[in-house]
Amino acid sequence: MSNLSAADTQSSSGSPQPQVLMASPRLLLSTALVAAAAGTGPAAAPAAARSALSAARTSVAAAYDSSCSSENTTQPFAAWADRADYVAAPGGSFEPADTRWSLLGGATIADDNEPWHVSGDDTDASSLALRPGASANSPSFCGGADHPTLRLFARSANGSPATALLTVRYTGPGDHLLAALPLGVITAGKSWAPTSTTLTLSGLRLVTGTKLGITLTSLTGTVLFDDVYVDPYRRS
Ligand SMILES: [Ca+2]
Repeated sequence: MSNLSAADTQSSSGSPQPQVLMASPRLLLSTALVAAAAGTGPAAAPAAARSALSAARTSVAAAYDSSCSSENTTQPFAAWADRADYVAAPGGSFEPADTRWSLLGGATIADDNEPWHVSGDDTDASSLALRPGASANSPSFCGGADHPTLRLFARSANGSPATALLTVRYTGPGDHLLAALPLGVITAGKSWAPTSTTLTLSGLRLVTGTKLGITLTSLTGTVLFDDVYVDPYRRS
C-alpha cells in the first residue's frame, strides 16, 4: 500500500503500542468513492454490490439499524489515556464458545488472553492467532456516522515484530457487501498492547452502508488479536 503514514505508537503510560500504518483519510475516501461509483479498482464492488449500493442510497435513512443506538458502551482503553466510549465488536473477545468470526487459512483460537481483561470478564482466556497468510472475518456490526473508529489488542506470538493487514468491509441492508477497503497494517510487538485508533471511514453512510465488518490478515509472523472495540463517539 502506498501513501501510508505512521500513526501514534506510544501510550501515555510509556508502553509501546502495536503500530498501525494508515492510509490517509483523503486517499481512502477517494478510493471508496471511485470504487463505489465506478465499480473499479481494488475496492471495487461487483455488480450485485453496486445494485445494493444504489438501494442503500435511496433508503439509507430508513435502513439504518435503530438497534445500534442501544448498545452498551465501556471505556476499555482508559488505562491508556483513551476515555472514549466503545462498543465491543461481536465475537471480538475470541473465546472458543463464540464462533461468529470466520477463521480462514489456518487461523486458530489460542490459549492466550490480553492480560488486562478489559471486557470485564476475568474468565476470558483466548485470542485469535493468525499465522502468515491466515485471516479472520468478523460478522457485520453497527457502522454509519456513529462508529468512526476501532481499536483492538495485538501481540506477536514469536517475539519478533509481526504484521497484519486490517481491512474494513461496508455492508448495506441484508448484509450485502458494498465495498472492502484496506485501512492499514498493524505491527505487533512481543507484548500485548492496544493498537492505535483506526478510522473506519464509516461516517459516509451513503457510500459505506449501514453496517461494517473487519478482516484481519497476517502478513509476516504469527499475530495474536483480542478484544476488538468500536468507538461510537458517545462520551459520558
Ligand atoms: Ca479473549
